[in-house]
Amino acid sequence: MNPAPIDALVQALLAEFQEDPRGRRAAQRLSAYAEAHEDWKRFAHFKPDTYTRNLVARNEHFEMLVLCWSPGQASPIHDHAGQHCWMGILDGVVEETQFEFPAETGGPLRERATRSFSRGKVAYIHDDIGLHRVRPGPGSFGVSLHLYSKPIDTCRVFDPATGAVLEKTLLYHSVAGVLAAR
Ligand code: 2CO
Ligand code: FE2
Repeated sequence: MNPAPIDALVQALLAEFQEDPRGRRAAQRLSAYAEAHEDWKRFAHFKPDTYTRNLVARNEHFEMLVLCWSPGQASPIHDHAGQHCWMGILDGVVEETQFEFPAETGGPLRERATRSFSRGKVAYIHDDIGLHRVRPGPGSFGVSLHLYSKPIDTCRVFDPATGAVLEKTLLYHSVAGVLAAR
């Protein structure tokens, strides 16, 4: 039997990162998967009080997650622990607003452009580029496929008014389709 498309994607990415730690073709692979397949739905769980992080696969090279965004939810403004972050849209609309890292002296964060992504589109960020806030488009929901290389267990969260920083532990709401007990 052929592997499920999402498992085939994980295998292809694993082969790719073993050969090329920069994952030059990762965005292309996420986009091709997002445009053609829906078997990610078994990982999609929504919650009323927060966006959810649902683990699909994790290995020494990367972790892949399905994130589910209900209308009005948003991530904090955050960084990515020095790792590569790709975000491919599976369903709905997802908005990304980038911000500059605060100056060492603190102060308000400088906001850059907001971009809106629909199914099949892929965004990329790294700490060398800046910070971001992610949320669904106005009045919309969103489902996005995130690839972090290497995996990230914590990130830093920034207060837009002061630039103050907090460390945040990143949790999984489900693992391999099974809701985490909490
Ligand atoms: N990085 C955030 C998280 O993993 C989601 S925003 O897109 O990178 O929770
Ligand atoms: Fe992020």
